[in-house]
Amino acid sequence: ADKLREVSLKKSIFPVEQLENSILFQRNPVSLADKLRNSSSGIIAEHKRRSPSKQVINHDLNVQDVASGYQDAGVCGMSVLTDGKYFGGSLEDLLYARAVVEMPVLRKDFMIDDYQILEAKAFGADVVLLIAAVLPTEELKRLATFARNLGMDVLLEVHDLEELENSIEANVDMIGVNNRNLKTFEVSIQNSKDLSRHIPDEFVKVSESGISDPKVIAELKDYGYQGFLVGENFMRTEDPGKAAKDFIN
Ligand code: IGP
Repeated sequence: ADKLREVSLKKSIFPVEQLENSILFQRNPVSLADKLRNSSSGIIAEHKRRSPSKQVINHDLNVQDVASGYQDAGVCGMSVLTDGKYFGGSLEDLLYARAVVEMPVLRKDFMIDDYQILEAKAFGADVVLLIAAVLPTEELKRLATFARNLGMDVLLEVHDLEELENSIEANVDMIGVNNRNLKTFEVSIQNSKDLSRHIPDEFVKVSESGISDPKVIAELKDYGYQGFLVGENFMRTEDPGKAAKDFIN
């Protein structure tokens, strides 16, 4: 967790007032939780160039092409990695994606302070990710409330029962179960299945990582999942939008 926290200690580039006065900051975020509750596909499609587990996934694509491809495929939301060091992303990627899609966009990063949440909103995000493994419970609650007060949705990511139980009171909209263990990179869909009964119904359940087969989605729906975060399976292809479309249909 300390290492992950280190990742996020980037320089603050814009003064807070400048973020708050930006045009995108005035925009009303679109709720991803609402979309997931009312959609059948439940797919949140991710833009990710590389990752610590796979190194290079895809460096040849233009983020706007990927975003509009996802939009044409009819996915519910888009997730954009903004961490540069480990995932090859940036805030510009978020901004460029926002410019071409109407659907809710998630800023996927290791969020540890208010400033990053303001930044997320100013660069067009509708949703932020908070990772239980990275944040002490009190901090998690505080950041979640901060984001919700800005009208944004919060996706809380947990990997195990302990994290879930410790963070369940946080003011969040969705709980994402990461199938990938961030320490060992091992992926197991069973993790989503095992944790599902411990997640109260008021939260939209999202299963994250390692999803590469539509059959798995059908199984996870039986466990109450309404959201499915898919990255690599789309991004490793030449045309992620087409991959998403084929996956949904
Ligand atoms: C997507 P995948 O296996 O479909 O590419 O996974 C997403 O779940 C994964 O990128 C992710 C992630 C994270 C990345 C889940 N939690 C936290 C960075 C930080």
